[in-house]
Amino acid sequence: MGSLGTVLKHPDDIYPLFKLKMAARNVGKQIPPEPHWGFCYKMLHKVSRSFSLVIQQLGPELRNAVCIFYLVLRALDTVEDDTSIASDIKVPILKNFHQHIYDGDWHFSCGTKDYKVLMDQFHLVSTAFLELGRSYQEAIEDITKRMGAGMAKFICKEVETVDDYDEYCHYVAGLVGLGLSKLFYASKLEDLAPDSLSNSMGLFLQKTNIIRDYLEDINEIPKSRMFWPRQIWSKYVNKLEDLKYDENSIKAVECLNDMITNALLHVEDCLKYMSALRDPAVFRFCAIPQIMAIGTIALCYNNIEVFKGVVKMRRGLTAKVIDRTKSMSDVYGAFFDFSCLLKMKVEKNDPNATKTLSRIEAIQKTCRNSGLLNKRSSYMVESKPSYNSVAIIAVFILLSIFLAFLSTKQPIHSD
Ligand code: IN0
Repeated sequence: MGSLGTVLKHPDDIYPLFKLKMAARNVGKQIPPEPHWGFCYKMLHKVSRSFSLVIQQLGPELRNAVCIFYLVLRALDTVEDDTSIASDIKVPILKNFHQHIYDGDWHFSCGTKDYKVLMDQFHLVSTAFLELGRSYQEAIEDITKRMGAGMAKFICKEVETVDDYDEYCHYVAGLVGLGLSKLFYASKLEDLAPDSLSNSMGLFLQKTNIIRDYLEDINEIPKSRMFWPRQIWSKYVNKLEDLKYDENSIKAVECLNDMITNALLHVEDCLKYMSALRDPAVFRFCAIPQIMAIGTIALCYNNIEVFKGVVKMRRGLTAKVIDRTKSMSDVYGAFFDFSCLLKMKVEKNDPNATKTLSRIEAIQKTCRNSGLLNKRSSYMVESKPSYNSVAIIAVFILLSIFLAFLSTKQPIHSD
């Protein structure tokens, strides 16, 4: 459906979308004057539009540390992802990356588009990194070192077992959770979270990405890199790419549901991690991506479209999540609603139906037991267009007709 059609079907998306647009415009105007910080914030905005808005809402000290952490990780990722670099060149770069961030003269050109610019101008990220407080630098260095070594290990290793899958996700995302928890602690805004909970926060996000991005990853040129573990997909097909062919659609969806059931294992840890946060900005920063992930999971479950194209939450729903996530009651509410949607999609004849349903039940029980479920407004239930929204649409239409009328009117010449 086109974007106008989508908006007409969900008129209560209009106000959050408008607010998001305004917030993005304001962020664009607040780029710091120093060239290195200006580059970092412009780059952050380019590589992650909506997420950069949430980073901008953190206090200045923590915001700078998270911005640099994010860009360093994106640079490491660019090296890992570039299939044109030979392994014997790539492995030492990944392993030594934690040293390169201290070296303003270090440079390695790779990646494409915005990522190429990030790599070519990496000295500006280094300059900004060197201005961070020592405890922030140490946290970023430690995680970059461990992540680079983990990525190097998986350059020549396939993801065979579910343990390999958890290990790979730990390196590329669980460690991000450990690093962020260290940065929050260094800012004195939060207590230090247990590593296992921080790890689960990253694993839930990364597993959601890996599930959602099946087609994009398998179709990658020149060579696909896949992270779905053989231990799971081999129950359904002989080769991972067989999942995308129409004749295997039943097996493909069963395999997808198996992968989703695996990802649901991390949800309770994530809820526990978020419930311990105290600072409102840190809380929103953590909670928004998690709600987006459970929403994406609910959308992908039992959905053959994952093997045919991109399955993403509509922009208006993303805008609503960003607008409405303020407290733990919003998080429990969103997790409860999206797991209801998930539950409705489980079919009895799915080979993992019992396991999936029991994981959904456990999540819903945690949400109910919080005692916070009634203190929120649900954005899942499709509300009928309210008078307010209808009025907004009517004004839009009238305004468009008026503007169209003005632009077609001939100028009056007085001779
Ligand atoms: C992230 C995470 C992230 C945010 C908050 C708390 C976290 C705790 C543990 C681990 C990761 C945490 O969030 C981003 C979200 C993001 O980038 N979203 C994209 C949308 C999308 O579809 O990709 C956007 O453009 O808005 C995230 O996905 N990752 C990430 C990377 C670095 C940092 Cl500092 C925080 C990537 C990943 C691999 C999941 C960890």
